[in-house]
Amino acid sequence: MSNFLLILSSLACQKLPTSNYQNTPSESSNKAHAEMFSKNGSKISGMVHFKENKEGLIVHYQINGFKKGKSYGFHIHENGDCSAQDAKSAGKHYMPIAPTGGTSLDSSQKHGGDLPQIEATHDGMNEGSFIVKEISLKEKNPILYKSIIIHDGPDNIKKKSAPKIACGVITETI
Ligand SMILES: [Cu+2]
Repeated sequence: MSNFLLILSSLACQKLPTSNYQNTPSESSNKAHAEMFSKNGSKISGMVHFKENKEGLIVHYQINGFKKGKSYGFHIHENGDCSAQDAKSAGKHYMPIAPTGGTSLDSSQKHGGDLPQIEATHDGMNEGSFIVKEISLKEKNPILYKSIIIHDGPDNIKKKSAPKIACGVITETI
């Protein structure tokens, strides 16, 4: 029996055309990530991972430096540029659906890039995930190579967003 398997597997190996195999372009990735860097002198840093599936875009965050009980605005911004010390280089909220925007509430008033705000359940490292449907990596309202921002306070539709305290550029995970 083991001899039989050995012959089968060696046949399978011979049939594999190595030249074609090498020329196959690498498969398009359905994953991305953003390393979050401190901005405006904050102590906030971490990682955000994105993965597409049938239900939408899964966003998974691991963020250091939060204060227990505090809420933080969490948005996609339109420029993939975190170079400025205050992260203003990241530009405005990505993809307004309605002119009002500026809220994470699931209503027609929000921007496509308004993710649910993060509510810190304890001091230090906070981790969590959610699924969003209005955006994707490369298809509908693509976010690849845009930035993701954490604000130093909750979303408030009536006020300007709090200062940006972390910024990361969304990069394809190969
Ligand atoms: Cu924002």
